[in-house]
Amino acid sequence: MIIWYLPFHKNSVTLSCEIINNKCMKPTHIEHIGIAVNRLEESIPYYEQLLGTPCYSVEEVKEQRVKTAFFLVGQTKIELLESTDPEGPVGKFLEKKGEGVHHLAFAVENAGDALKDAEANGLALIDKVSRKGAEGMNIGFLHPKSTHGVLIEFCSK
Ligand code: CMX
Repeated sequence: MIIWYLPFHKNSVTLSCEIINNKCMKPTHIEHIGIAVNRLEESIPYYEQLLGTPCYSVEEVKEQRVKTAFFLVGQTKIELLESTDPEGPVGKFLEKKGEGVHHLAFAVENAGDALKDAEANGLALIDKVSRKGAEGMNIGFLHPKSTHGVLIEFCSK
């Protein structure tokens, strides 16, 4: 156990230090947590009850082939994602894994600069440059294959 843990820990520290020095990728907070759901109609009332706050916006993002619903919890949002196309990113996710946490979105100063830094740090990008997402935010995704299996999004206003 100790033999396995020590080398792993040492490597983790080295990687964290490189990334912490990278200002553009440094998040200010978690902007939102994306959750894939089968039907907004069913999930919205559940989350309204769970969070004790109303859904404040429902928006279709055609380019991403999703319909989104937002809730505010402190300065972090919960984004429910319903697929509008079984071949879209959320449609494929739901087919393979079912409902659940789909992605984690970090607020950064500039999503485009954060993507450039991520690439310079050897992380695989889905988006080379930022684009417009829900709520008019500038967004860009890192590939889950290079982020320990978690789909990561950078967001900026
Ligand atoms: N989290 C973690 N892993 C994921 C994932 C997710 N959300 N979505 C897909 N994967 C994994 C799959 O499990 C699969 O892994 P294995 O090869 O080990 O089976 C691998 O990625 C490939 O998955 P796929 O189903 O074949 O799908 P694609 O390669 O066609 O696409 C991805 C995967 C991540 C590139 C695509 O979903 C994407 O571009 N996502 C970014 C855009 C997005 O998710 N938009 C919806 C939200 C928009 C919004 O918030 O407004």
